[in-house]
This record gives sequence, structure tokens and C-alpha cells, in this order.
Amino acid sequence: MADTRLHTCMLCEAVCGVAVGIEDGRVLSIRGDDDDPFSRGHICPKAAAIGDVSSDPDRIREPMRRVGDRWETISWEAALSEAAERLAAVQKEHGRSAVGLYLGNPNVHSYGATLGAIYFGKALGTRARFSATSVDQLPQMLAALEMFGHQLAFSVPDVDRTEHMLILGANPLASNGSLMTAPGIKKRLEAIRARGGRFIVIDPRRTETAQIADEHHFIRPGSDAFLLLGILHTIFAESLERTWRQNYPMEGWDDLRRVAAAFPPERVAARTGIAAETIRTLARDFAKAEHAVCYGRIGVCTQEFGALAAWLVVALNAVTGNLDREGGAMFTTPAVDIVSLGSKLGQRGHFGVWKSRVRGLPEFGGELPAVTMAEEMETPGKGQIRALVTVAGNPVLSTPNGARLDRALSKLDYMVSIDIYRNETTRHANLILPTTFGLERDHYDVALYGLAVRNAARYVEAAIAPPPGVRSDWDVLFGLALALYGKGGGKRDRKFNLMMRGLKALGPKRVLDALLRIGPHRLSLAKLKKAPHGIDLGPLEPRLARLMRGHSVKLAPSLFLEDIPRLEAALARPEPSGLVLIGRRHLRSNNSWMHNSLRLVKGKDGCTLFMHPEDAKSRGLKTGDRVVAGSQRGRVETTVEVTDAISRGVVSLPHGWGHGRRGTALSVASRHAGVSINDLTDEAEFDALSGTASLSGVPVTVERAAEKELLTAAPAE
Ligand SMILES: Nc1nc2c(c(=O)[nH]1)N[C@H]1C(S)=C(S)[C@@H](COP(=O)(O)OP(=O)(O)OC[C@H]3O[C@@H](n4cnc5c(=O)[nH]c(N)nc54)[C@H](O)[C@@H]3O)O[C@H]1N2
Ligand SMILES: Nc1nc2c(c(=O)[nH]1)N[C@H]1C(S)=C(S)[C@@H](COP(=O)(O)OP(=O)(O)OC[C@H]3O[C@@H](n4cnc5c(=O)[nH]c(N)nc54)[C@H](O)[C@@H]3O)O[C@H]1N2
Ligand code: SF4
Ligand SMILES: [Mo]
Repeated sequence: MADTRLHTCMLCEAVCGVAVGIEDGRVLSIRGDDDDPFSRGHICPKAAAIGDVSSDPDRIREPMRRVGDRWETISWEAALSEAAERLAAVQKEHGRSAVGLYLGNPNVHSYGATLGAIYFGKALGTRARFSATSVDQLPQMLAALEMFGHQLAFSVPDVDRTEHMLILGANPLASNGSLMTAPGIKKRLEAIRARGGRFIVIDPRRTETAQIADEHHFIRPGSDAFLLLGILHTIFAESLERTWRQNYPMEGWDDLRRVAAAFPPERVAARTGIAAETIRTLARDFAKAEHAVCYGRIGVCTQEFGALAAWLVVALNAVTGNLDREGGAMFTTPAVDIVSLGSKLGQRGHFGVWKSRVRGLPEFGGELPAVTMAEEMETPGKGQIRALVTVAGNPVLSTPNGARLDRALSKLDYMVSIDIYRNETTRHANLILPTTFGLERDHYDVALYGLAVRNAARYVEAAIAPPPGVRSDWDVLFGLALALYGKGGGKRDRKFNLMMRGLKALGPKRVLDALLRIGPHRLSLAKLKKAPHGIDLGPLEPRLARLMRGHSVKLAPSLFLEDIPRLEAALARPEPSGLVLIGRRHLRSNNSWMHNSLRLVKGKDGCTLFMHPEDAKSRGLKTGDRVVAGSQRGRVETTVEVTDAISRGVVSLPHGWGHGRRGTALSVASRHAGVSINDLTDEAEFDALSGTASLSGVPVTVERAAEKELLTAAPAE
């Protein structure tokens, strides 16, 4: 019998409410929930693929054990026992940090996994922790930590009330917004113009977002810190700052003024590719708007000066009096308030307390940069990573020089992957522990409601039953942690272990209920269940004074000031004369793991190399030609797409492709394999301040593929 159940899409950060048509326990249809006050019926083409993943024949439905090249099923009891025994053995012999942990992006999209992974990490007791953070938003977290004293104190654009939005390195029309939970972002951006405002995009590509913007300026990859300093220079030089507009204490004005003074627009124009007069106009328009917000995302984070750029975005909002102010950059007041709770418990985050073993890169919030993962596995000595647990991650495709990591994984003593697919990463595991997915679990977005552009909350029960052989991420993480303790591994702390036992028995729902009850809106699961379409908790409100608890906002933290000489040195350095590579996202693709849904990958090839007509002409290339792109790290063969939407000297490949590797079980994706951009990106290139991968602006060469290459280009293993 057909039935409609409400749920929330867990694929990206927009948290769209969905209404799921179900018959005989299977998903028939997924449409937007028109009665969700926050998402108002919005969905994108990916939502329909949630059901495809659930019922995907390739999905792992029982624990699997690898014996050589063969995979066999194994019971949960045997699997947990084996994993615990092998991990404990490595830890006992080589120390706790000899077992690494990598947490991937989908952990953020399940509250059970988010909470479970925090405790699992603690239970494992390793310093070899990694996650997608260091190929993503780490610089923005570092800016939050240094400026506001909490690594999760993200300021989000009050997009619904701003009059002027300056967007750097983000393409919300494809990504649906990031560190800015804003379902239906296209309409929200268009509404800025409808109320007389403007929005401007700064991007090396004329993206889908740029195409509907009032202005777009091409920028040289990796130069956002220069542009932002040029803008700040103008603001100070023309006395456009608004020192009086904040209602919280703020320090560091003079330091910021001094730094900006050294970067007049004329000095940064060539490096950014943006004319000095344009930079001045950008500054004036921004500073003079009554409600303005600058928003930067992954394009400004994953570059050589990612941390400086992330800091300067917030600083620009602050000096123009737009921080914590209507229509500016504000702080969400979510129903589950991790920032306030963490602050009360003294958990604010930390940076650089210890360094990675081989290259000496700084930890952030207890994890090491992903660019160090392979070397920490390959380099012998005390602390070498010999075993690994991955949880919902695919670092072979998502971290720089994935091919090297691929090889390093194949040499580990032992590996466990908690995942739903046997993909490029998890094929190396000795055990794959499969979990529930999507509609099969209840959902409240602990992480993303904390970044929402309106205060909102929605809780939904599981809509369909999971396959009988899988367990929830929470159960698997706690189960593995407890089994590990039982075998003498992990953190040897009886009290902690008892707490883990208690939490496992309590289950995620009760923890969520408690978090809602102590949260600022005093909600509860029962209250949320009475409003299955979700609750609107009103527009964002100023809250920085309360968050800062008497401390001053630091406009110019010394950590960033000390990185300025490195920026200066880069200005003196000659620019690469050849092509540089950037990434891109597409509305129908989600990082590395949804290419096994035929409805998303069929049709036009999603993995092509964008190239400017002049660059194509000088190489005698046209759309459809096969080419080899090569970098310091590797070579991939792909198809050119000539377009003037990319700036000259820049080429772009999407990330998350490259499914041609042997030993995966992805029957659709392997037929739409594409190539991995991260076979070209370089683990030796990173933001030296924060340790974040530098994925933008990788020097590459592009040549027509030779006949012999066309024949021999076997995918990397
Ligand atoms: N060059 C380049 N590289 C990039 C980026 C880029 O822009 N350019 N973007 C970076 C960014 S922002 C990110 S976040 C990372 C993502 O990097 P990762 O998190 O490493 O990779 P994902 O592709 O998200 O892989 C998610 C994995 O989780 C599994 N999975 C999905 N749902 C569930 C679930 O509910 N439970 C469990 N247990 N497993 C699940 C999938 O099968 C897959 O194996 O990639 C980064 N890499
Ligand atoms: N459809 C879809 N949605 C997604 C994802 C997905 O894979 N597919 N991934 C999700 C994840 S994990 C994340 S983190 C978010 C990311 O969300 P966004 O940050 O919006 O991600 P992108 O679309 O990659 O946009 C980054 C932009 O930065 C530009 N850029 C590259 N280098 C530079 C530079 O040096 N300077 C400037 N100014 N711009 C630069 C690129 O051209 C690109 O347009 O998206 C999320 N949503
Ligand atoms: S925009 Fe994001 S949350 Fe909304 S339907 Fe698409 S993938 Fe899901
Ligand atoms: Mo991400």
C-alpha cells in the first residue's frame, strides 16, 4: 500500500524537507515538502537518488571480510571481535597512535554518526586522526577559534535580509550552499535583487551562481587574501570603516589597519587579475551598503593562503559593522547549540598543540592534516600508522595525491571501513561494516541547523526499514569501541568505558532529546514530533555579546599577522606561466559517492576538463578532444570542454570521480568512471599556516592524448 512519510534530505547542507512516497517498504517517489517552513518545498535532482542508494544492489548489506581478493560475508559478532582484536594487537605492539582514523563528510549528515564518531575517536585514543575538514573548511574553523574563541563559531550570511552580498570561492547554485544552510538558495539570492540589493561573485570561473549575479569578476586562483587586503586597504584609506557599529568589544583595529596599509589595490591587482579601480569599487560598494555580507567558502579555504583569506572575510564583515548585525554575518541560535554547550564544558577547540610526526604539520581540534596521511603510513619509525579505520570517507578520491594514499592503504597491516559501499578506499579494508542510510534512520540535523540562515528545527522518524543485516552508525561505532576495550586496545579508562556503555544503551534519540531540552529554545523530541514539517524559530538574532562572555572579538589575531610575511613573499614570486587547475561541483553529483545512481550519471559526461578558448586554440584543441592533463604528481586522460566561462590560464575538473580502479563494487559508477582530480593535486602543497590542502591553482600541463595513450591509459590501481 502506498504511503507518504516525511523526512529530511541528508545529502548536502541545505536540509530540505522531503515527502517520500513508499510502497511495500520501497521508495516510489521523493518530492519537496511544501509545508516545511524553512525549505518550502525546495529540493534538487539529487534527492530522488536517495532511494537509489538505499536499494542499490551494490550496497553492502552485511559485514564483509576480504580474503585476498575475495569478499565473504561474516557475522556482526565475528566481525566486531576480529576488528577489535586486530586493532588492539597493533595498538599494544606499536602504540595507540599506530591505528589511524579517517572521518568522512557524511558523518556530518547523521546525528548518530556525528555523536558516535566523537566518542569513537576518544575511545580509540589515537593522535592519528584525520577527516575531510582539512580538505575543506578548516581555515574557517581556525578563524572562528582565533577570533571568537570557539572553532565552531561560524558566522553565516543573513542572506534573507542583506542588501549586498560579496561571494568568494563558492558556487551555491551547484552546492546548494555550505556553512550557510539555506534551502532554495537561488530564490534567496534572487530576492536580494528583488528588494533592491546586489550580489557579486569572485571566482576563476563564471559559475552558475556568477551567471545570475549582478557582477562577476574572474580572480587568479589562490589570490583571495590579496584581494581582501586590497579591499580593506581602500576601506581604511577612505575612512569607510564603522568602528561604532558593534555592540560587543573588539580589539586589533590598529594591527589590521597596519597590515592592510601595505596592500594598496595597485600592488595586488596583477596578482589577483582584478584591476585596482575595480577593487576600490568593490570596497566602496560593500562599505557603503547598509546591510552587507562577505561570504567565502571552499574556493577560498583550500588554497595556499586559505587561513588568511578565511580570516579576512570575517574581518571585512567586522570592520564594516556587518558582523552580528541584521543583513550581515550572523550567528545562528540553533535548538541544539553545540557552540554554547562546548564553551560551557571548556571544549572550544585547539590548534598546533602537537605536530605531525613526519612533516611537523599542526593538529587542529585533535586531528592532523589529510595531506600527511600517506607519509604517516609509509614512513617507518615509532608512531607509524599501521592500521586504519575509515568512517564514511573516501580519501583515495578526496584527498590530494590520492594515488599515493591508494598505494599506502594497500600496505597497511589492517583496515576497517564503516561504509555502505566497496569503493576506491574501502576496497582496501579487511572488513567493511555496513550501516543504515538516509531514510532508514531518524534525522535531526545537529550540525547543519547550527549554520542555518534562519533558526529552524525539524525532526523526522525513519521512513523505511533498513536491510536486516546493517546496523546504525551509532551502534557500529560504539560496538567497535567497546569490543576494542574488551580486547585490551584503545583508551584504557574504566570510567570512560562505562560511560560508553551507558551511552550505547541510551541510544542517540535520548541524547538528542537531552541536547534539545538544554538548548536555547528548550525544545524536546516530543515537541518536534508534534510539528513533523519542522518549526520556524525566527530570523537570526544578534548573539555575539553572549557568545563572547565578556571577551573581545579579535580582529587581528597574532597567528594570522605572523603569516603575512609569507604572503608578502608570494607577491614577489613570479606567477606560474602555464595552466593552473581548479575543481568544480555539479548539482547532480555529490562528492565521490553518488555516481552509482544511474539517474544522476546518465546523459552528458560529468567529468570533463574546462578550458578557455584561447588556451584551447594555442594547443589546437576543441571540445570533445581527448587530452592528458599532467602535474608534478600524476597524469589523467580526459575530455576537453572549451568554454569562455573559465578564465584564461585556468582549467577545471570536478572532484569525486575516478571510479575505474579494480576491486571496487560500483557497477554503474565504474561505467561512468571519469578521472580523479586528486591524482593531479599535490599533498606537498598546503596552506603552511593551517595545514589545509591547497587544491586550487595546481600547475598542470594539458596535451592532446597520443594514440598510444588512448590505448594504454589503464586506470590506476
Ligand atoms: N580536489 C578536490 N578534492 C576535494 C574537494 C574539492 O572541492 N576538490 N572537496 C573536499 C570536500 S569539501 C570534502 S567534504 C571531501 C569529502 O571527502 P570524503 O568524506 O572522504 O568523501 P565522500 O566522497 O564524501 O565519501 C563518503 C563515503 O561515505 C560513504 N557513506 C555515505 N553515506 C553513508 C552513511 O550514511 N554511513 C556510512 N557509514 N557511510 C556512508 C560513502 O559510501 C563514501 O565511501 O572531499 C574533498 N576533496
Ligand atoms: N551538488 C553538490 N553539492 C555539494 C557537494 C557536492 O559535491 N555536490 N559537496 C558539498 C560539500 S562537502 C561542500 S564542502 C560544499 C562546498 O560548497 P561550495 O564552496 O559552494 O563549493 P564549490 O561549488 O566547489 O564552489 C567553490 C568555488 O570556488 C571557486 N574557486 C576555486 N579556486 C578559487 C580561488 O582561488 N578563489 C576563488 N575566489 N574561487 C575559487 C570554484 O571555481 C568554485 O566555483 O558543497 C556541498 N554541496
Ligand atoms: S539541495 Fe541538498 S538537501 Fe536539498 S534536496 Fe538537494 S541534496 Fe538534498
Ligand atoms: Mo565538504
